[in-house]
Amino acid sequence: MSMFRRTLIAATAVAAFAAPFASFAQDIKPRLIRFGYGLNEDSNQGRAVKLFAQEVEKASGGKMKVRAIGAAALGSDVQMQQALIGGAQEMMVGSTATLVGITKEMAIWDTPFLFNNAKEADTVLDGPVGQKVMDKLQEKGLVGLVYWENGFRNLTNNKQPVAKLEDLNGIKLRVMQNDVFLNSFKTLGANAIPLPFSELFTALETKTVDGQENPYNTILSSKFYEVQKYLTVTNHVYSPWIVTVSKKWWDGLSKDEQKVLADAAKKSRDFERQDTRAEAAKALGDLKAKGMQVNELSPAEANRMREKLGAVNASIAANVGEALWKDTQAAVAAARK
Ligand code: TK8
Repeated sequence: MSMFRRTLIAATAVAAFAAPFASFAQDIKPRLIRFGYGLNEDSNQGRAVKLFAQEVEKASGGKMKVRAIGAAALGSDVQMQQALIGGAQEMMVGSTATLVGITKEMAIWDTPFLFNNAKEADTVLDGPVGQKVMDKLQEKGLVGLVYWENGFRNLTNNKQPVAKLEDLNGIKLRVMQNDVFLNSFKTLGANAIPLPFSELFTALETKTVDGQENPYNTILSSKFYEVQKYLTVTNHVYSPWIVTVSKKWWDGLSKDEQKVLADAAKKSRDFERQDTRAEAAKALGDLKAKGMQVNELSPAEANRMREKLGAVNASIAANVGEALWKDTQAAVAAARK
C-alpha cells in the first residue's frame, strides 16, 4: 500500500469518526445556562424551553447544559430581565410587553389589533422591523435571539359576561406592567391594575382583581379556569414572547458557542409556534369543558372596542418614534398583500 493511500484511508477514517462529534473540534467550553420562564413546566412555554435545552446539549456535544427553571421560580419577567442585565442569570423568555420599561420600542407590539393573524405576525416579527426592535435591546445589556408566540389575548373575569363595552366598567382587571396595556384598558372603562404574571393566580383567587387577559393557552396551562368564570373572545392584541440572553455573558462566549444558542433558538421558535397553534386550536373547547362560559362580541361591539382602542395609537407612535411606527405599518401592509 502506498504512503499516499494509507494517509488517505487514515484521514477518511478520522473524518468519519469525527463527523458526529464535530462539536468537539469547535471552540466550546462547559457552560451552565440558567434559563428562566414564567409559566408552568406543562405549558407551551415550558415545552419549548425543554426543546431548546435538548438542542443546545446536542449541538454542543453535551458541553453546554441548560437548566430550565419555570413557574417564575427565578422571579417575574422584570426581575429576570434585571438579573440578565447584571449577569446573574444567563437566559430567559417572557413577553415583549414586560420589556417596554427597558426598551421603549418594544411597545410597538402592544398596538391593539396590529396583526390580523399569525402569518402577519411571523412575517413582521421575523423581518427587518422585528430585528430592528430586537437589536435595540443590546444598548441595554440584553441580546434578543428569537420571538416566540404567546398569542392573541382574550379577556376573562369573574363578575359577568362582557358582551358590550359598558360591561367592563369598574371591573378590576389585571394588566401587564406596561403603559400601553394600562391605558388601553382604562380607555375601555376597566379599573386596570398592573401586576406581574407571577402574582396573577393568587390575585384572582383572593379576588384582589376580577379579571385578566391572556391567550387561551395560558388560561389553560395556568389553570385560570379554576378562578375565572367568564371568557370573552376579544383577540385584542397579538402578544409575542422573546428569548433573551445576558449580554454580559454572551460577549464572553466564543463564536461557536453563540452559534449553538442562535441555531437552537431558531429551532425552538419553529417548534413553539407550531405547538402553540395546535394547542390554541383546541384550547377554547377545553376551557368550555372545564366550565368556563364563553361569549363572542357581536361585530358591532367588536368595532366599538376597536375604535375606542384606536385612541392609544397616537401615544404608542409618539413613544416608539414616528419612523418605527410608519415602518411597522408598512411592513404589516406588505405582509397583508
Ligand atoms: C409570563 C408572562 C405572560 C404574559 C403576562 O412570564 O404577563 O400576562 O402574557 O406570558 O410574560
